[in-house]
This record gives sequence, structure tokens and C-alpha cells, in this order.
Amino acid sequence: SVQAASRPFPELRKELLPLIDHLEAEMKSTGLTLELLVSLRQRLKDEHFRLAVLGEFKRGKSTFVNALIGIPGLMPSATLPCTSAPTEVLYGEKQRFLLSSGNGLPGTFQERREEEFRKGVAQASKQTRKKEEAKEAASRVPYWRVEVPSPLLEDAGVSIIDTPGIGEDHSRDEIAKSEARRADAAVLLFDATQLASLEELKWLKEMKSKIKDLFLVINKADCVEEWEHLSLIEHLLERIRSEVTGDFPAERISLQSAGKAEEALERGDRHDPWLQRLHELRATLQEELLARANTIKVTHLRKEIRGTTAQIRKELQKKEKDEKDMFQNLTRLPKKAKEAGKAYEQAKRDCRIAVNTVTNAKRAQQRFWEAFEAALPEILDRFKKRAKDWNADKGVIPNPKLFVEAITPQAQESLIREIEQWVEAEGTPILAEEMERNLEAAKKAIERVARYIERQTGIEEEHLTAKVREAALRGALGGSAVGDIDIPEDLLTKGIPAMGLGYIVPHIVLYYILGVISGFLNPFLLAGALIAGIGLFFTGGTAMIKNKIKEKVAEEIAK
Ligand SMILES: Nc1nc2c(ncn2[C@@H]2O[C@H](COP(=O)(O)OP(=O)(O)OP(=O)(O)O)[C@@H](O)[C@H]2O)c(=O)[nH]1
Ligand SMILES: [Mg+2]
Repeated sequence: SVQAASRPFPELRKELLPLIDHLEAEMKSTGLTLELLVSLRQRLKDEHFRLAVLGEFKRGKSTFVNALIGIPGLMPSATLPCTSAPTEVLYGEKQRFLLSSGNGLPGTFQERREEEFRKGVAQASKQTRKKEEAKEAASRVPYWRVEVPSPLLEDAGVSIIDTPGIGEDHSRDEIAKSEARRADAAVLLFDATQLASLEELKWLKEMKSKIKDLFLVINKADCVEEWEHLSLIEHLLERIRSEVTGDFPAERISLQSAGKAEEALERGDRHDPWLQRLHELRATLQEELLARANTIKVTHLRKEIRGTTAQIRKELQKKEKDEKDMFQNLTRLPKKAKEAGKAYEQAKRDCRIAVNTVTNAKRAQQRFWEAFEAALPEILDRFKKRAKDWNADKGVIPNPKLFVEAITPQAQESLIREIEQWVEAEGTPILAEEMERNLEAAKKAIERVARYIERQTGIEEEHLTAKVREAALRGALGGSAVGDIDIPEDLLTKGIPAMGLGYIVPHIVLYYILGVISGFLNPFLLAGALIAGIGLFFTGGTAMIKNKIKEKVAEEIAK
């Protein structure tokens, strides 16, 4: 829970870090990206209340940092030339020296040896004479971080930044300014022996709006007489109020001796008045900083954590769903494959049945035709006997069309009756006998293939059937009148073939269309074509038989 904004930030951090570790362990097992947590942890660890220690060169900044955190000699001081790189001191479980490759940005630090730090931080940097080059030069300056196991830092959740002196060199000025801007609060050090130079006041005037919380320290107070102390504070306050900020609070000016405090620390003299004085300042700073750390840092962090957890939750949910789906699919897969294989085999078998139906239909046609040819002379004999004046011209009739014209209407009727009688008595049973055997099976096979195709393509059978039926029926039944001899439709389409026309043809067209649309399984494209073949037999077949009859009759008559 990140509820309590009133709780100190370090406390919150202490609570949150193990939570993040836990979350990270949980997430590791899911294989999710950990970047979010890594960066959150980094931010959490790096999110310090930054207190910058600023001042002109040799004001005792490094000494002050050492005394404040209670580790004498940590920051190299009294060195010539002077502090050249900013150094951030913060809490760590053990003392470590780290160098940043990215201007002090989180995650850019690498551990170095202490000697390297000591040498590096005090190294004389090349003077930047031109102001234009200062920014660029400042960005190239190394950035150090020192981690120390100081409970003071841990408790306060503060990092203290030792900066290069101002008013000395353009690039150092840039560094100091950028640290002042980055900081949440700053301590500006003055020298009691040369209080408030014009340069210092000018700098402060320029930076006052950029520095969030300012504390002033008159350092090296041990170098002036005690009776001067109060007037020094008053003097500085007056100048600040008249030249920088009219309402600067008096409590924010403190008189110190960092040098003496550091010495007392070295001696282990906890009752040293300078050290006591410093502790008082530290308490004030801590109080103020903690209040701000809570309101600023916690709010900031809350937002970040909320964002991160929301994102993690989303990722987890997605992952969970994916896994569930995948698992379900995996468990279903063998069954599905088996089913698919079975269905495919069945559909193939069904197609074969349909093909057989075509073959049988052809045989039926063949047998029908043979029987008709055999019966035709007899039919015509009967016709001739009944209709004596059937041929008005009595000449040779060269083709079926002329045959129709040659015979009288009564003769036509008579012939039709003769043929009708034969088809009814002899022809239909031949067709029926051949078709009956396979039609039921074909019907069922086609139904199954339909369902299979429907499942595979997702196209609803009904949807297409309605559209196709009309066209199919038009194609199948449209040409029922054959020439002028109108053989009644039900004569040939009666019975089983009629069933075939009514049922199979629309389906056949449907499957053919489905086969073409889907084109996904060649066997079914083939099946579509084969089934379409049955349809062609039923549509063209009947017409063909009718035409053949007409021709045969004409031929016979013409003889
Ligand atoms: N007498 C006295 N000397 C001090 C005090 N604080 C620092 N010094 C001395 O002042 C000199 C400069 O101290 P540093 O701490 O290096 O000062 P700085 O501001 O860090 O200097 P740069 O980093 O070079 O700008 C050293 O010789 C210190 O011993 C103090 O309170 N009293
Ligand atoms: Mg220094």
C-alpha cells in the first residue's frame, strides 16, 4: 500500500523494496518482462531528496558535507586545485564509490576504486575561458556517487551533493547551477572571514528562483570572535533581504564551523560545541526536508507505482488469458486433429458416394436409352395404327424439327400418349431402379459434405441455399419444353429423378460454389466439381433424353 503520504519517504521505500522483490520473483516465473520493475526499483532507490551544498571555492563545502554526514575525510578537502566534479553522497549498505557514464542519471553508475575517486574528484579540469563552451564542458565532467552506510542519510532519505565552487570557472559555474536546479533544497556556504561578496550575492540573485529551498551557512565561524557571531548573522540577513529576497526567514541562517566539527568527529568528541551546532542545523534540515520528501517524493512515487502496477496487471491479465487459451487449445488439439482427420476422411468417402451416384445415373441413362431404342419401333407402329393421317406430306422427314411440322396436331397428341405410356410403364422403373439404390446414400453423403464444408468455411448452408436454389431450379427445370413436342415435365422427372432435381441440384450448386469460394481444400473443390457433374446429369440429362427421344422418333418415322 502506498497510502500514507504522511509517512516518511525512507520508511515507505523500505516497505516497498521488498514488495518489488516479491513481485519480481512472481513475475520471473511467468516470464514477463521485468523492465518495469527494474526501473521502478531504480527510481525508488535513486529517488532521494537532493540537498546541494553550494558556495564559492574554498568556502568549506567538502568539509561541511563530511561533518554533516558524520564521516570525516570522506570528501577530499583542502585540495588544490579544488573539487572539480559533483559528488552525490547517499545511503548504501557498504561504502562504495561509483562513477556515472551518463551525467548522474539512474542506472549509469559503475563501481570504482576509492583511489580513483579521490584522484578523479580533485583533478584539475581544464579551464573553460569561453562562456559558450561551458555547458558542453560541464556535460563532460564526471559525476560521482559515494554510498555510505550512514544511518543519518538512510533515516532522512536524503542525498547530499558536494559541488565545485562557483565564480571560478565557467564550466564549474554551469555544474553548480545545474545541481542547484536539480536539487530539492540547497545550503549556500559563506565564509565568516569574508562575508557575502558581491559575486556571491549576484549569483544568489540570479539563482534564487531556481533554488527550491535555501539555507544559508556562515562557515569558518571559528575564525572570528564569538561576540561577532550575532552581528554576522544580522549583517548577512540584511544584505539578503535588501538585495535578494525581502522576506528571507532568519531561522534559515546558521553560523557554523565545518572544519571544527569535522575535527571533533575525528577525535570522537560528541560534545564539541561546533559539532553540537552542526547537529542542530542537521535536525532543522531533516525536519524540513522530511516534510518535503513526504509531500513531493511520495506523491511523485505514488503516481509512478500506480502506473507501473496498472501496466503489470494488464500484462499479467493478457498473459494469463493467452496461457489459458493456449492451454485449452493444446488440450483440444489432439482431439481436434483426430476429429478433423475423421471428418476429412468421412467427407472424402461421401464424395466417393456422390461420384458413384453419377456413375449409376449414367448407367440408368444408358439402360433407359437402350430400352427406349428397343421399344421405339413398336411404339411407332402403335402410333401409326392409331393415327392414320399423321404425315400430311407423306414424304421423307429429314430432321426432328420438320417431323414436328409434318405431323398433325392429333398425331402429335397420339405420339405423345404412346411415348408417355412407354416411359411410365418401362422407362421410369429403369431409372428408378438404378437411382434408388444410391440416391438415399448420396443424399446423406451430400448432407454430410455440406456440414463439413460449413464447418470449415463458416458459411451457413441455409444462407447460400436460398440464393442458389432459385438459380439452380431455373437451370434444372427451365428447359422442360423440348422443341414443339412438349413432353410433360413429370414424365421424366417423376419419381426419383424428380426428387433428385428438387433436392440434389440446389445442393450441388451450393457445394460447387462453396468449393470455388473456399478453394481451401482441393479434394473438396474436386468434390464440388464432381457433385456439379451429378447436377449436370440431372439438368442436362433430362433434356438430353428428351432431345434423343425426339431425334429417334424422327429418324424412325423418316425411315
Ligand atoms: N578554520 C576553518 N577552516 C575550514 C573550515 N571549513 C573548511 N575549512 C578549510 O577550508 C579549506 C577548504 O575546505 P574545502 O572543504 O575543501 O572547501 P570547498 O568549498 O570544498 O573547496 P572547493 O571544493 O575547492 O571549492 C580547507 O583547508 C579546510 O580545512 C572551518 O569551518 N574552519
Ligand atoms: Mg570541495
